[in-house]
Amino acid sequence: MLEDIIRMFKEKDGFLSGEEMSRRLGITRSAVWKKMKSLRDKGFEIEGSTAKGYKLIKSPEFSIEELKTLIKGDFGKEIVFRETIDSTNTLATELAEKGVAHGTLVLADNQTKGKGRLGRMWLSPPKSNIYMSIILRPEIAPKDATMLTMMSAVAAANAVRKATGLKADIKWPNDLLVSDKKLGGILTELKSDPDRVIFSVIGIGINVNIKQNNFPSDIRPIATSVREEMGKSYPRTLLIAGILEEMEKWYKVLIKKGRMPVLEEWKKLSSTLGRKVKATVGNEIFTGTATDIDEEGMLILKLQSGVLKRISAGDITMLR
Ligand code: BT5
Repeated sequence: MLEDIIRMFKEKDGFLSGEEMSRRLGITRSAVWKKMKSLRDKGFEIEGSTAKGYKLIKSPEFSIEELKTLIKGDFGKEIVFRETIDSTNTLATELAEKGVAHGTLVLADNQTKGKGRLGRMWLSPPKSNIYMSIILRPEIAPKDATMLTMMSAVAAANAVRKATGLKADIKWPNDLLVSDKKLGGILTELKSDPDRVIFSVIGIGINVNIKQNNFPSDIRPIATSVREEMGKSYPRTLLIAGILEEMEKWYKVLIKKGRMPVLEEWKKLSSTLGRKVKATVGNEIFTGTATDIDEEGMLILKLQSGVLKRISAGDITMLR
């Protein structure tokens, strides 16, 4: 019902009379008044006038009800929202095991055990950032699953660019950067048979409104947020909707046209290629110039000796 009211407000520029709302929603005038109170309690700024009715002045920074009104496709058609969760990827995996639909979104305001790759943690304080996981059931072979991470990075970088105008780029394999600092990260988890992917959970974390001094001191020098880069806060609702739209678009490109267009776009958005980097792969360290990524998404390093080295997993540090 609250979603219907938000939709009605957005259809109309001016005031909506209490009478019209009560007629269209099939509820009494006093029930309309109560709904306005619930919306205000959720942070919506609504002007009320006895003569003219109600008008939406401003939406809150985050609203699950408003998010639902912005979703047009299959990604995010089903949303599971939790105020607090250990990790959206963990819940998404449990739900995927139970058979929830392709495109289901698991979203949280805060994570107590946010996961990075390789057992690392993802800092996930409340009321500021995006923690989302999307369940996909792609008909692809496990060996092609890296492309899901690549297409998600492309989608997330493009969504940030479109929504905020910030020049977000991608650091191999899964970091979203702005001004060479980490704005977000992607954690792809997979359940598969030997020959096919059963489901994949794509976890995306993006620092939106966290302030620089709220990062712990070890992360502060390497991390940033939309707010820090734009100099003002940005509504999470709009960015989440934008990410879902771009994800669905790039997923369709991948399934219909194959990996090449996704890899081309990844290369355009990459801040890694052409740079001198240090790559840490397990206990080994390689230094060289990142020259390309191959068809599997592996990073190709030209070592100082001139030898080309393919790297499939690991971390890189930009040297200049
Ligand atoms: C990643 O790992 O970049 C993947 C992050 C995925 C997080 C999302 S949130 C929704 C979903 N549910 C989850 O539980 N996870 C996903 P990695 O490349 O391993 O980077 C982790 C490293 O980044 C840490 O060791 C820190 O150094 C740093 N870090 C941790 N939290 C950060 C933050 N909020 N912003 C920037 N850097 C951070």
